[in-house]
Amino acid sequence: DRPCLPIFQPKGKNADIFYDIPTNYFTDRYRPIKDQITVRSPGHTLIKVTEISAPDITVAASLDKRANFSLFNSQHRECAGNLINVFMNARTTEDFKSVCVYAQPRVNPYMFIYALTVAYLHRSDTKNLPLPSHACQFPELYVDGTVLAEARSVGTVLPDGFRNPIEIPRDLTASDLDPEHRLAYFREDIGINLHHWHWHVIYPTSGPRNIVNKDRRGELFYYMHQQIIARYNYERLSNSLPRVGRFGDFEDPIPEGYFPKLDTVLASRVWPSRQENAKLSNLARESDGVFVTIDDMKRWKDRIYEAIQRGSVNNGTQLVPLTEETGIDVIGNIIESSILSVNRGFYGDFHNQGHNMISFIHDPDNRYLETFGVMGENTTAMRDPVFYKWHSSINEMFDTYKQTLTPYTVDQLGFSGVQVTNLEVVTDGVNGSNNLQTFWERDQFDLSRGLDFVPRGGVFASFVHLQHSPFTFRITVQNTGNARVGTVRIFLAPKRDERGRDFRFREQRLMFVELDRFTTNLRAGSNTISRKSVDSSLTVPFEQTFRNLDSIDLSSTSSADNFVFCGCGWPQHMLLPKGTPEGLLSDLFVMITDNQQDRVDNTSMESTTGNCDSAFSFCGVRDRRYPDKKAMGFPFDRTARTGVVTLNQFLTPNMKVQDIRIRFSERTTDGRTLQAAQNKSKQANQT
Ligand code: CUO
Repeated sequence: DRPCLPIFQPKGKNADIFYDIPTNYFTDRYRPIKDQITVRSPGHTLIKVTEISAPDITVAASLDKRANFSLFNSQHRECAGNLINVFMNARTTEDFKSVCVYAQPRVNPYMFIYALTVAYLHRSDTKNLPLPSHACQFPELYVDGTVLAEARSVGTVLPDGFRNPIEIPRDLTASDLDPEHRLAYFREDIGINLHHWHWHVIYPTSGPRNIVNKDRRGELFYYMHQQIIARYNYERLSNSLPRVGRFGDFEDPIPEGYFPKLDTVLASRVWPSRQENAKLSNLARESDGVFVTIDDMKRWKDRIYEAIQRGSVNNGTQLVPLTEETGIDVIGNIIESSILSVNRGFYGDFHNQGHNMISFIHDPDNRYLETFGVMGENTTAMRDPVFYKWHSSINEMFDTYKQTLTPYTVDQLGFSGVQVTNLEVVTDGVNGSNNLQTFWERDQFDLSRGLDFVPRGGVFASFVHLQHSPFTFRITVQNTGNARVGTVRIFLAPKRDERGRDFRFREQRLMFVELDRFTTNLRAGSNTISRKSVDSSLTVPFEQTFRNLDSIDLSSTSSADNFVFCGCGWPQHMLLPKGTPEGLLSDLFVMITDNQQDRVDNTSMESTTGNCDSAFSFCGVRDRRYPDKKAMGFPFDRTARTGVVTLNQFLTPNMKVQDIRIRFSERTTDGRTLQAAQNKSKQANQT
């Protein structure tokens, strides 16, 4: 049984599955006409829903059903918390189904799906079950409003089989007059935004404590977002743009404008935009319960920096030292902030309220009755150029803390008796080694499940995204000791800055993006390690992001038969930065450390549960501790020991650097979902 799936996924293969809803579960408005509105179709399946006493969802139901839902809003978080608690506390799967059927017509749909997803991912009876993609449920949060309008019209007028995919234009939100628009393919990538949404569902800032309190969640907040900034800067250098600038003071105008062109379906409006050079002001929005002043922000920031510099945090009664092991985690929970913050009253809600301030910049006191802009929601925030400025300044706080730590010594970096003698990368279809290849790929996904009234069958959106040719790392290692286990860490960074000068270590360490992390058995003597890009510990397979040609089949128990949105991870198609047509010169870095010292009991870096794993680098391992004892971002999280100016000077024998090039080609190829769709229609034509 998959409780609530017909609600998650009302179309496609499940379109004939209905709930037999107890009369008392209908809202007052619909109860008298229950029989008229109950859908019947030949061959339908009716699933009985047991009537249990109605759960108390008063708080959850207090959120306007047509409101845009935001996890940065504390009132909304409280409403969602109520619903999550109700879902989590349902004792049996049957009860879970009942409360979910009861709650659905009574609460805000965005919040409902969010709470249901959190419950699904955390309840022991549902956590291994597949979920439909958020992008299929709420396509309006991921694609242009005009595409959806067209999809509705195509879906209504044309029968299945006659519908051509609707193209999502490349120049969707701006023209090339805006230099920032060069990065739109990254900021508006569906897979990247899905990842960000998913990450925040797994690591919520509030809700039941046992859900929030995951191993090293504050540190992971730091690391995952630090890596997003490093990746964004890499993309900027690939597009002849300088690294992202500082956010500046709260009084400074924000140079970047953003016009999202997304619809808010519930309120029949478009998402608010931001003019260039808009300025922040104090927020006083009675109806959303959002009150925060620029002075609050400055005060919180000063207190956080003070704690960082002093090396201890004020928990309300005393100063608690930040330790090497957990300091970054404590700081992460403070800055974000989450309910795990040691003192939210004192350190405030800095990062979340920054999102709010920016997202309400156009209507800080609600005089125009406008909702928040894209920065106000995890699903959409990464579309806006200012996201990267805001998170760069957040990252600067974290890095200031990291700079207070003693640099790693040669001993701490080394692995006695282990020497990496060669490193190369071989790309499928490319002659010679050490050349990575990127290009555009055309794919499609089904919008129909997020549209309320289209007939059955798919309505596809066709879109272009960055892609790379699969590649393999080859690493040669000499081991003069006994057989042992090593942890392999692979990173990539641009070699030169925006002015074409070789990076110094001081700056380059912040540019390194993680590509992979895994364990390897080292024999005594010479070893050759071969590792494929598709196995990266950072990414989930392309299919996991986009396979949605068929909806979830309730009759099948295999997740392979279903479109599953089950593993959290960076999308595989965005593993590499775009590079340049000439080939962006980069440093590929590998390091092997002693797994004896990295190992964490009861968890592993290798996937364990088949094809629905999270990619651990950014997302951890479900129900387990983070499987690597080292600080996240090791060895680049700290400044280097005295005397190290360049990357080469930083190296110990268990590390190796290789010059490589990332070559971008303008060609556009057909992606896998598109090929699958074409094969399918070919088959259909033949039968
Ligand atoms: Cu993920 Cu600010 O935390 O967006």
